[in-house]
Amino acid sequence: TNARILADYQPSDFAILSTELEFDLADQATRVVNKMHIERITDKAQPLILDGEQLKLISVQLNNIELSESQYQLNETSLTIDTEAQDFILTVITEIDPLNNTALEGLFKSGDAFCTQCEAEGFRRITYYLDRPDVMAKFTTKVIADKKQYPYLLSNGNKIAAGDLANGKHFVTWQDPFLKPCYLFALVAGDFDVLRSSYTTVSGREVALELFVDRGNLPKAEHAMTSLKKSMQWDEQTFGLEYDLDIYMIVAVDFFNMGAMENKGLNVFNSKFVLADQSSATDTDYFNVEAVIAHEYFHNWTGNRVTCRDWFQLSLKEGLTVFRDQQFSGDMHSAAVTRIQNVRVLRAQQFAEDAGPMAHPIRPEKVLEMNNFYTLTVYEKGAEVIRMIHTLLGQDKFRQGMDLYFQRFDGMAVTCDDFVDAMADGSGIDLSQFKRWYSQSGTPELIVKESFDKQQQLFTLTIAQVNKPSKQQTEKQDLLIPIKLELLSDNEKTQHLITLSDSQQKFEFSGYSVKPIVAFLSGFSAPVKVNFPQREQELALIMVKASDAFNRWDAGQQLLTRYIHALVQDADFTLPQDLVVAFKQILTLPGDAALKAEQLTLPSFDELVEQFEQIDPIKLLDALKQIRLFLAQGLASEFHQQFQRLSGRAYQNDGQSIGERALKNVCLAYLSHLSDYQSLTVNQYQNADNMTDTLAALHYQALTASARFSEQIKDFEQKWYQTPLVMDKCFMLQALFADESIFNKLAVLEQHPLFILKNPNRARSLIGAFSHNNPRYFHCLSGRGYRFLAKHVAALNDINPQVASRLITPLIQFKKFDSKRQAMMKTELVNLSQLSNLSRDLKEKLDAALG
Ligand code: B3K
Ligand code: ZN
Repeated sequence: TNARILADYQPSDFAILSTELEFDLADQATRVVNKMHIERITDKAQPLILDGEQLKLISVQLNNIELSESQYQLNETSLTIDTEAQDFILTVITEIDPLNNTALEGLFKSGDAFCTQCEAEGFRRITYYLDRPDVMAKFTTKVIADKKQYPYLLSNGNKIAAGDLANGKHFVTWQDPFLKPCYLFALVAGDFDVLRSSYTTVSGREVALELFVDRGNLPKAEHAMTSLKKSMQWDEQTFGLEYDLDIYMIVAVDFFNMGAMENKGLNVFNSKFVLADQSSATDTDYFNVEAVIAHEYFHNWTGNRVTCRDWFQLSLKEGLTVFRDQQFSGDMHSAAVTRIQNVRVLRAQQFAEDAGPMAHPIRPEKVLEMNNFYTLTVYEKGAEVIRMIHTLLGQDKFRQGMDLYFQRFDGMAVTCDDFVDAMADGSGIDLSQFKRWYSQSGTPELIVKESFDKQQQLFTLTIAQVNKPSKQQTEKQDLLIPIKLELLSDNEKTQHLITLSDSQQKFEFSGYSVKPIVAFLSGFSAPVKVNFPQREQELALIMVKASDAFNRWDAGQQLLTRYIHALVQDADFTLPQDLVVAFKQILTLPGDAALKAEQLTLPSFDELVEQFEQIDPIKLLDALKQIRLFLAQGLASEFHQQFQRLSGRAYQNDGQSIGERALKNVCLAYLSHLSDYQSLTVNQYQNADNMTDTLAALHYQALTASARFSEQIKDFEQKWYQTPLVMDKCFMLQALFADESIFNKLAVLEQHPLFILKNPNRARSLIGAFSHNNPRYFHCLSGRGYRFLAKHVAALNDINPQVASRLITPLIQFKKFDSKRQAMMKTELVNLSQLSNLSRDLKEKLDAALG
């Protein structure tokens, strides 16, 4: 269990030219025959060391001759063959136990179906192999299983043979014409309903599209299919990228560790990101299904055709693909609102990661368990880094860079440096200093000062960057930071793009007779914190005047944040009526409803925590409560008016209606805190014709610990008992109930017959929801919240280390909280570190947190 280090990378001594697999599927004893054509590609006389974990080795043959036990060495993680052969066929037969594979890595069962998850290093749980992304082979896969139980047998590429076998079995053989690393291998066997369609690519090739869902779910698959076609078209139009096989398959399964997986030609999805209909899915669910379908589709080029040399390069495909899916979502919906929502996630969660014990650069340098690095940093900050390149190059040159990237590296496994070099060469823009973003962790802070010389009519911005040293990186370098801004004066607005490359720089703007007002960091042009003490009247003006919607929204958030800080300092601080006036304007002036909803939403608890060195969480929650109540009371009749105006409309699924639903529910959220309006959530629950409104009503009841909650959630549960994805919402809502009784409720819910810890969606819906989204009780001074989380993390350590390791996040970020809470959180972590059988996943995080 030694950590691996980026600087130690060595190319493989062997290539695998082709891999022929044969699976004879059985619940507890699946037999895998793996026939590899291997070629030595160095002159070193190295032995061949294949990766393998939790495998039962049946036999090894070299050029069809069975090896005796003295001719190979076997240990827990590898199979070593001492051979000097240059070019040979190695056939390895293993047996595996998919039924008891609760880690959901490798080949496992999701309900009645077999499926696989191989990224990052799951293939080694299927057979012995060179399990690294720079070893790319041509795969042929024969799948054998009982015909009745498993009518569909799927793998990557094209179907080349099929037929019946003895004993009620049948087989299908697939061949993938593209070279691929084994992490992109997939196999699925099961009985499904299939939604079929087709797409004609820009060059006129017809692609069969097939979506496999559990029987009965066909009507819920339409949205995913539509999203897939939109994605295919968008990538052709935006990047000139066409799909390359004759078939594209997506399978939805209920047991899955993450969102989805981009296996070549055969994506496997968490059903949460496939299934959607009016009555069971919220507007957010619809949005996310489309975004994840797009993300996995876009991987076909950014990830599959050009893949990663090693896992340290993960952001090569993930940062870039997240950027692409964000751009796609922005084009399909409101670009401004999409951007704001992305920034919220970054500020709330990525900033926290970058400030915590697991902080790492988007290209990590040291990894113990690779699954721990599928992070907000690699994904979301990685996407911000790509976005900065997009900003620095501009749309056209960005495209030129991308074109060169594919020209140079199609079919290859490459590095982040290779990518940036292609972007620089393709555009002619120097990105050498910019590369530091790949190697430096932490959130930079910009300190901005302004000065104005009336006589010279000169306005000057002085901007400094602070890159605070961290435990992992004691010395940090200056970054190249693109800063978009707008100068607002009485008669004009001018937009600028400046780049900060030194630790401090002055930027001068001439020709101003009056000091302009700065709308800073338009579009959130860099993933940084900004320290710029603008006056409140200036922020209020930016809120209405800035051209950039992000700037308008952000100015409002900054104002609110200031008052929240003031309330944390002094609970008797008097909030100004101006705030009510500003909010009233947003609410009543014409404008995009979805954007208004964002503007009227307070910064989240998580976003706020990131602005403090250390904070008593309850003080912060009380401040938030105060300002929420202040706005609710000050604007009660306006909120109510808007709420009524937007209520009682029949459900529609277009952008306008979605925005109006969001605005209506923000109004309801405020009103739910006022005793005069208690009936509104109750009525909305009773009358709703869609899941967005139903969920909002129950959500606000939970957050206000409404007396009607238990009765309505019971009704909800009865109605949806048979629908697992909605039962996730049911668990989640109950986990948010904001009063002392939550601990008793949790104790009951853990025993609920549908609460299955082995199912990652269920685990997240109860344990994740409570510890992330019920901060008042998670941080309860009794320590019960911390204990609840730790207990389940301990149980999951044995069942599913990946899920355990994700759920532990709020506990390892203890440094942000007061010393009393820190001590309690650390106690839980120390206890966890003493678990027998501590997984690599948890060990890495506990060592970082406690070290
Ligand atoms: N590439 C996968 C993530 C794999 C996670 C492995 N623990 C999904 C995605 O990012 O598209
Ligand atoms: Zn991805």
